[in-house]
Amino acid sequence: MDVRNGMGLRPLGTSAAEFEQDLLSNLYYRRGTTVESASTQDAYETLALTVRDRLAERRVRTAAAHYAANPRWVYYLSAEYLLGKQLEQNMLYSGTDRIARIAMKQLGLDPDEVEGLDVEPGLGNGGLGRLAACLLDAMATLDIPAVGYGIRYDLGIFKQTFKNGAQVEKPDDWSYQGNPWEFPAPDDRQTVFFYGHTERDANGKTCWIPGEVVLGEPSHMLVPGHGTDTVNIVRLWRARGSESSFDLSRFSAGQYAEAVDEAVHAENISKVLYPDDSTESGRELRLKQQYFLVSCSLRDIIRRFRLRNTDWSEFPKKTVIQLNDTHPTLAIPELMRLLVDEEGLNWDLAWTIVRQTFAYTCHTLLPEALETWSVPMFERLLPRHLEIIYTINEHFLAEVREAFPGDVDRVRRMSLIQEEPDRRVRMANLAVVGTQAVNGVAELHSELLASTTLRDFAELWPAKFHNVTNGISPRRFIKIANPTLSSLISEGLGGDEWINDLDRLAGLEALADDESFRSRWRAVKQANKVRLGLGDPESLTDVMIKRFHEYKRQQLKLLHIITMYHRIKANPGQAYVPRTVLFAGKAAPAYHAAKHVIRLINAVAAVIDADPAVSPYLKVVFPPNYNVTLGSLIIPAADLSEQISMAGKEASGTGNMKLALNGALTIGTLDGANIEIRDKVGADNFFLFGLDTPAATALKNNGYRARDHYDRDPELRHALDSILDGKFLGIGREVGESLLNWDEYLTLADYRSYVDAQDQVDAAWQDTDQWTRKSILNTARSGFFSADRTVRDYAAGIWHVNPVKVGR
Ligand code: F58
Repeated sequence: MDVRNGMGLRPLGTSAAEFEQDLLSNLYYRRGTTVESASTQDAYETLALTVRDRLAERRVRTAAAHYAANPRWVYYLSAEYLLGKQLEQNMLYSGTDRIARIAMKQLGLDPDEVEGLDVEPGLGNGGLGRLAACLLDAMATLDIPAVGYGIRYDLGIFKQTFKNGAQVEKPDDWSYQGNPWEFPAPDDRQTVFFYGHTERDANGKTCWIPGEVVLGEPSHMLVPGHGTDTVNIVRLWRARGSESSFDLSRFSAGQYAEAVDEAVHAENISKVLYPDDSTESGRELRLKQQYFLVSCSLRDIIRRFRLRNTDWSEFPKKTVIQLNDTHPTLAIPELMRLLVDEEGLNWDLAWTIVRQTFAYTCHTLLPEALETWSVPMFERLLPRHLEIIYTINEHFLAEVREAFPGDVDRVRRMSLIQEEPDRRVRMANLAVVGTQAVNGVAELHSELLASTTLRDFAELWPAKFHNVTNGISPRRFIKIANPTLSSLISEGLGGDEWINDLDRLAGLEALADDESFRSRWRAVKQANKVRLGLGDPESLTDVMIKRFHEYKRQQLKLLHIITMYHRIKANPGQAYVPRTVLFAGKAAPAYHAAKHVIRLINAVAAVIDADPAVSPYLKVVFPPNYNVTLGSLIIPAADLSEQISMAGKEASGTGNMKLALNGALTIGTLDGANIEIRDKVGADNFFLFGLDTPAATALKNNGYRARDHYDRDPELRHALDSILDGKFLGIGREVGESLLNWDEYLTLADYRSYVDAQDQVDAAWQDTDQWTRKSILNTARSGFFSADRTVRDYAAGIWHVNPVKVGR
């Protein structure tokens, strides 16, 4: 039944004229103005609302269908979501992109100008946050009942600017104009407790007497599926002071700061994404954020469960909670607390329910990235949760002792509490112990998790460990980001079904040998380079776009650039393949080594630019503030995708998939999902270099000396010397010294192999037809990397959920 009609509402029209009427009406009733006096911001907000209304109607039907089905739900808990801009996506999904533009023009509005005001909510750092957004998109597209839970940070990831080539961070007040995509739901607000102490009553029941009360106010954004009526939601929590947090008597006494102190303190919880954790108070704030997210979300999940169910033993049948890394792991002791302390279930039943409910995705291999919290801080903030963790640990370690009698060292390693050098709670251990499934995000990563990082656990529970290779939204990263290529593909395949069935791209293989298709393919790439507007569109566009981290080895790319520079300087008369090398990415504000690399890149770019002998062949560009929006412009323009991490360090990578899907060829190591990309696209269409994981591990274990490579390789020595001698505006000595004296990530060991592979890139580029063929084959064979496939893998292997179709 059409819910609108059932409610006596007028159906929303699908013609441009009706859309125009709705625009006018929203402008009048929602913004209180008319088209004559509307500002561009008025026009933008109105457009957003008019598009949103179409999705809201689907949302109502989705909620009704889900309620009727009482299905098993996926609840995705993530401290981060990099959703990207919403307008273009929502116009596409609601089928209003064409009529909206016509209607705006009819009203004398400039669609590009109006749409230009859409803002990207930067509620994440990088790959992990974007993955969460891609998975939500795919779940909705596959009609899986799902809710994403997160935090509505006031300030998202910092805005990156450069001052004298150095990264400077500015706050990102992304919603200062409001956010038209958000539905506030103050009725569903939750109360969250912190600090205090625990007490036992006469019956031995434990009770937590909290010391601070904070409110969590939710709002949600719509997560529409593509080509279906399903509209799921992502619910984001914002912290508010409780009613008593404002001290009226102090205010009246003129103590204004003191009067709002408590409220400000509470609201700081959702103030910024990833507060600096170099101080004790910063670390406590992060732990507070994590508990805030978990506490609000679990209460909401239980509220939803109770709408249709009463029996707690049904809970895991109706609920699967996916933990996106360890940040929401406190959900495990929190659900224990709710079940045992508040619902009165016995421990064993509660533990069975908890374990069946949760699943955990790990996104790292770096041991230093596995979260731990100091026990004293944890105890102060969450006294009851620490007790629960101790009890879980007791039971768990008994199981370990039984499975591995006498293995004291193993017990020490697996304990949820690290004892030396200081006492800390190990969140990854807790996440493994409290869940029914643990997965890595690419084949190699999942293997390495089981054989190294989480080996003890995989030996105890081998069946718990899974792989689910990451994927990306084809809607976001090709259909929307690359409209011209999408049209060409649809033409080539005779339809656009491939957007929701990415394996169909295989049909392009036959066209790789078609001369006219190849030339159109090239023309699209060319036009995308013009659209990007950085560097000569004729040149090989070589891109490295990702967070700055030493293991990702932007330094290696830089050494190659310097080597090219030296070669051109030494032989100015020769013909070189012109390249535009594009870097984009942010470094964590306190990550000094990564910031030195950024500064050096900008210095090298300036030196090359100023050198007329080199600049015709080589240009380095570094647009600031990499985000989903900028990525969507760069990716379609790329010829070469740099995936050059030290083998065994990059969990998966997802930029690698986006670039291959858009026809870039990869130069990469055997790391993360690069391996699967190479397997799919074919070794001939991929430039492989460097040590593999066993070789890299062996080299490190046998006493790696970076200096040996420097001594042996004159080109490398020249490159490194030029940095050390300050040839690039005197910048970057720290980078050079760190590589020469330490080189944690084996950059110098892979230098020669990398430079040789880049020479092969140059040679391949000169055969234009062959290059284009390879480019088409990269796209044709990237179907596997659709997030739809990823979600199907989760659904079949971990979640055991079924789609629910939304009726008309
Ligand atoms: C990334 N992790 C992995 N973490 O590095 C990447 O290989 C993988 O493809 C991606 O997850 C998706 O699985 C990542 O982005 C973070 O951003 C952390 C967030 C919390 C603070 C520390 C960084």
